[in-house]
Amino acid sequence: MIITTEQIETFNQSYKDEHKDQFEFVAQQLSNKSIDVASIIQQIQNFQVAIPSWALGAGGTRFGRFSIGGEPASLEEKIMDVGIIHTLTRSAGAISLHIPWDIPQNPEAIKSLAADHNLVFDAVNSNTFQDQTDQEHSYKFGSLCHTDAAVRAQAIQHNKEVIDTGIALGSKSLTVWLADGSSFPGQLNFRDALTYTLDSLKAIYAYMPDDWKMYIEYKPYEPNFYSMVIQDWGTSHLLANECGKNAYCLVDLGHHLPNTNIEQIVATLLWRGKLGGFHFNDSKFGDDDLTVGAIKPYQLFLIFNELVYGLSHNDSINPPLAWMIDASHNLKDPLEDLMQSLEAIQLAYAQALIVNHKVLGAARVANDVTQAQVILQDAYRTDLRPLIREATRHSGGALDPIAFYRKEKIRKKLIERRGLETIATGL
Ligand SMILES: [Mn+2]
Repeated sequence: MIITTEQIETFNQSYKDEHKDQFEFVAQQLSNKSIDVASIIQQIQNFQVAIPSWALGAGGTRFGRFSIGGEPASLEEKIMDVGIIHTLTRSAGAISLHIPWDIPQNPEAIKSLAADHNLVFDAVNSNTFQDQTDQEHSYKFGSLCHTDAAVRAQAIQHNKEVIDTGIALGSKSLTVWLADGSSFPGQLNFRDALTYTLDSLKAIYAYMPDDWKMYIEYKPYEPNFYSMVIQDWGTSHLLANECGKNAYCLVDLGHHLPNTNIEQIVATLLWRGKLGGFHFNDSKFGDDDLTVGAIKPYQLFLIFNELVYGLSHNDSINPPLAWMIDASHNLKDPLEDLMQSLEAIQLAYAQALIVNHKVLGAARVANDVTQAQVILQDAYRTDLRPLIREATRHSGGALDPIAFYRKEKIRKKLIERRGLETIATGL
């Protein structure tokens, strides 16, 4: 299924006048504040977020899964779906693979297919949180932390194979998320579990090429409910430090206890140059994996405010980050849901870009708390959606990607092509 430039241009034509009015209004507002509108548009255009290969079909809960229809059944079809999102939004120029769910049989062919859709391969993700049919040892009681050296060796070997796959595809990073932990007091020796995990991570790290990065993800609970071996950013930071300079912490927005100040974690990790990657989603209670910006858009803005400040700080030692959406789609069409997430990310980023840090810094020095709040909320409450649309239009995308997707009946076409019963996820 190919969306042509002409189709997008024709579609944009019908929105042209409305968009022009809205864009000129906000551009004038920003210019009045001496904000360089063209530069912000360019930065939005440059901001690319990876789509994970497991997010293109219906997810599910512990209680059930409801098919969406037309889900991609192969890696080729998943790449095609990310291609659709990227063609319409021009902001999803990368795909993040999950191994072993998406092992490419022919890496060269897959690489060139992705290139046809203007996609590159972002971080590859290992999976030691479930057993595969052909594996010798079970991960029921852990993987990199397991009490049995043979299980740890198997999990290390799996991560090495994931790296090999990534190398073949041109990826440059490995994300490690561990389900390891315990569900009952007494089950695990905390100290031994950490020691084993560190030794295992070091073995994986040593296998990585020099220009690769390792991202260590943390999570406070689930699937284990008493303890997780890498429960928080502090543990992740400790392990990353011990592994070496190419190991970093990965922040997944849903992997925090309620009300955690995530923006402060971001600021702290950026200060140490140890923030490697970001998994976007939103949540009300836990790791809900909802659409980005659906529940707490102000928090998302505050996080981006720290990201923009931390990365642009003149003393910044943090490398560029790997951005990815890590959400689950139980109710909405996954492609529509992902496009909503992308817009929310772009919006929070744009809002953060218009914060005047000079004025904010002065308010802080003067301990003018009221003014500090005014500065942040003023940026947050400025409707920058026309700016996002302008950036998308500049890049060749659709002014309203979801409206285009619906008008062209893309889901219907996918169902006609693939059927109603295909299942995309590996779970
Ligand atoms: Mn994640």
